Amino acid sequence: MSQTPAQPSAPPADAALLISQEGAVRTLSFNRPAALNAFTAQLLAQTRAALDEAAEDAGVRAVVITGTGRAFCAGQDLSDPLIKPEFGADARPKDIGHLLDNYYIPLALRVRSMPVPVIAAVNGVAAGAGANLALGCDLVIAAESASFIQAFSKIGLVPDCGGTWLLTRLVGRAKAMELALLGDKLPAAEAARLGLIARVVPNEELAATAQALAARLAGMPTRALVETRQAFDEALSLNFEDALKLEAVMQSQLGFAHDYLEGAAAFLEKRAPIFKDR
Ligand code: LHQ
Repeated sequence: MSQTPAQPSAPPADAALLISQEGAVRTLSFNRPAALNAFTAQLLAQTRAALDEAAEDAGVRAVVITGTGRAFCAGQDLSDPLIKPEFGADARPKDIGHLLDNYYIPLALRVRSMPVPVIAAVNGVAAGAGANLALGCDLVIAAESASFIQAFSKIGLVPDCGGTWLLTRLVGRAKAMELALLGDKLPAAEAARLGLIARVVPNEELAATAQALAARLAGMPTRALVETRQAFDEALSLNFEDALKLEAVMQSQLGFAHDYLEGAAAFLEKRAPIFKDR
């Protein structure tokens, strides 16, 4: 916690992605409210670059991703020329897989490999890839009026941005299939009840709750938090014994790190710990 955070490069107020910093918490806000913050290739690239920047900045110890206006993100902007369907005799089919390869996959992997915890503060509707980007974050909290829509089936696509992997693991196959096949709007309270997200808060408390949670995580042993994410992800494909062994390897390495020595010493000395690993 000793590093002074660098100020993030300041985008103009009408930029598609707003970036701000409070203490050690970096906040990224999707900002295309007229299009419900739908992803253009530019917004996807900016989000990934902003996450890269946060990852490299030792003064950042937690990231919050949210949206401006009444939506979190309506998924892919279907009017983006890169994918907008063309009609007529001269129309050439577009390979929308390129967008996944070049933008969505790197972004989803970037979120999941951040060296600090990432909180999604879902302020409104989260549809398609917007929903699944949120679900890939480490903590997902939502405003009461928010909702989640697996909109893909309605336009003839499969869940992407990790949706197939995340949904089946978060809520099990039966619910995952219902959500993906029907594409119905899932209110935030129901998403929390199903275990799809961590918690729901009153609309007016979302931003403050997200910032408070992020600040709390920022004061914790970052490496241990990030390795917990990694251990949970790996445990999904390990047998029990191999999971035990992975825990032991991680614990062994963390045991030599400053934050464990500090955490244990502070406990024994009955004082507050000061964590600094990242
Ligand atoms: C939008 C969008 C939008 C453009 C609202 N695009 N303008 C990956 C790779 C390649 C290809 C395809 O996809 C993917 C991944 C995906 O994410 S696929 C899924 C794409 N997303 C959707 O299909 C969701 C489309 N949106 C909706 O179904 C509705 O807008 C929802 C349910 C999110 C919200 O409904 P309402 O609250 O009724 O709002 P609205 O529909 O009236 O939208 C407000 C405005 O936002 C409107 O523009 P306008 O100029 O008429 O006010 C919409 O056109 C625009 N908008 N989503 N994805």
